[in-house]
Amino acid sequence: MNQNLTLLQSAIEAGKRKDAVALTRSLLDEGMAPLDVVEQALVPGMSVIGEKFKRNEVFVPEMLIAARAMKECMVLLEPLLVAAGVKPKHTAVIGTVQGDLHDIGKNLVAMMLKGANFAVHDLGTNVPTEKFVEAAREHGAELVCLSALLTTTMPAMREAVGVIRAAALPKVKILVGGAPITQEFCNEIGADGYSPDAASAVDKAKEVLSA
Ligand code: B1M
Repeated sequence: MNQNLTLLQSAIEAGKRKDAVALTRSLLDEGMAPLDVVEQALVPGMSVIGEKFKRNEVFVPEMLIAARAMKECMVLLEPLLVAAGVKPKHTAVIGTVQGDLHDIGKNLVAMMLKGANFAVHDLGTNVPTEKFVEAAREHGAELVCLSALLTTTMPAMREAVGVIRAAALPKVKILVGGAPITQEFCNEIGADGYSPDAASAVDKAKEVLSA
């Protein structure tokens, strides 16, 4: 294994963005394919940090700085990936449901999905239900991710699931999460998957997409 790949993975895990960007540059200068840099260093780095987050070994700030380091490397890599015709494995639309302005958890989920090579279209907060349908259609998304942080916006999540189901989007799977959301609520409203945190959202996304 190229030592710079190992160092890049460690830099991502530690959130050392300057080192991560410099190592990404070196790897590209050495002639490494951009997709190999993503798959052999960035994705494993984010996956390690996600697993540590699940075990409460690191917390939100560490996740954010790791994601920021990855994002800066992606600025270098993305144009090369696009030029090489490399497409992300899956496309997702994400947003916080109508009436709800909380976005820190939703942003973490979006970052982890990007870290797992998903194309993510972030609709922001207070997203009207129809917007999820429009965006899923526009981007050909296979996954719609709904976040809610308030008990008072859980009905908006229920409504969003109903409207997405009623739209002619047979391939779309729906993932839900947020502090007041539970597996029971997910089952009750007919979503495809629930996850309690951003790291397991990636596992759940892969699971529902392969079902
Ligand atoms: Co608000 N707020 N807030 N707030 N706020 C809570 C949620 C609250 C629990 C605080 C409290 O009373 N103890 C409470 C809700 C109570 C309830 O509904 N039962 C509350 C309230 C009441 C309110 C207001 C109504 C207050 C008021 O104005 N009277 C108001 C509502 C505004 C609105 O949305 N319309 C309000 C406003 C705000 C701020 C704007 C000030 C700010 C939000 C800033 C922002 O997001 N940009 C804010 C904040 C910061 C909080 C707390 C303190 C922190 C939330 C947070 O970011 N947590 C929160 C109390 C708390 O949680 N301790 C609180 C960190 C984040 C990483 O966790 O978002 O849970 P979380 O995300 C996790 C998981 O839930 C999961 O993964 C994430 C990472 O592991 N997850 C998903 C989230 N989405 C997912 C989607 C998935 C999968 C997993 O799949 C799609």
